[in-house]
Amino acid sequence: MAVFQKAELILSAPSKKEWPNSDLPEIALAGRSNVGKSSFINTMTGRKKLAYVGNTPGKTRLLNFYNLDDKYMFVDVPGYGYANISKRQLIQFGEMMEDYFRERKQNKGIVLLVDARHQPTEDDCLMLDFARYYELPIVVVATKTDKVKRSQLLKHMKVIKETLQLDDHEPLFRFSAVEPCDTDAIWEALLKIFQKK
Ligand SMILES: Nc1nc2c(ncn2[C@@H]2O[C@H](COP(=O)(O)OP(=O)(O)O)[C@@H](O)[C@H]2O)c(=O)[nH]1
Ligand SMILES: [Mg+2]
Repeated sequence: MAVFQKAELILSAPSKKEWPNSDLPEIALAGRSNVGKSSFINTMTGRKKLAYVGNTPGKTRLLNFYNLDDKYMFVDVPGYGYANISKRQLIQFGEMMEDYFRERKQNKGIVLLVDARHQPTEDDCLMLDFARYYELPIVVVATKTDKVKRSQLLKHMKVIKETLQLDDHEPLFRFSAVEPCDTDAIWEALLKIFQKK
């Protein structure tokens, strides 16, 4: 576990005008709403309430910037994939992500979170292709592994890997916010991205 003296939400940006002026390297965290992004941020930073955990689908249409020890930035991307999204919201989301991936020089890579219980959706594949298009380093995290039977987990991981067509440069990790898991291995992969020249 990485121990940070400081981990704080510095800004929630509705559009690129509001992005923070910063030279810290950033990793974007993306996934379907409710996949466990906030819980991932809290566990990985050793904070209980840094990111808000709960059922508020559609409420956050903002990029949330989290400063970690003035060294790194996590950028929490709004969860996608809930049913009653309007066409306009969908377009806004696409534009926001395109702005971010295309223009944000501080961005070094992306973590895609998928639910370990389910086959990744078309939205997940689209998000991944988006990141591949911009040639971003990618880390995939399968969340909520505590909800999958031990005997089934390997099979689920295989389905995720195959559905997303992950290659050797796109590592897939298991993660649970409620039981011990190998956060060190995930941090190692993240630091490699953060520290890439
Ligand atoms: N069992 C279990 N529940 C989780 C885990 N991670 C998140 N949750 C629950 O899933 C729901 C959504 O989590 P949240 O972190 O807010 O997801 P977000 O919408 O992607 O930010 C909450 O009820 C969490 O308590 C996990 O690893 N295991
Ligand atoms: Mg969240």
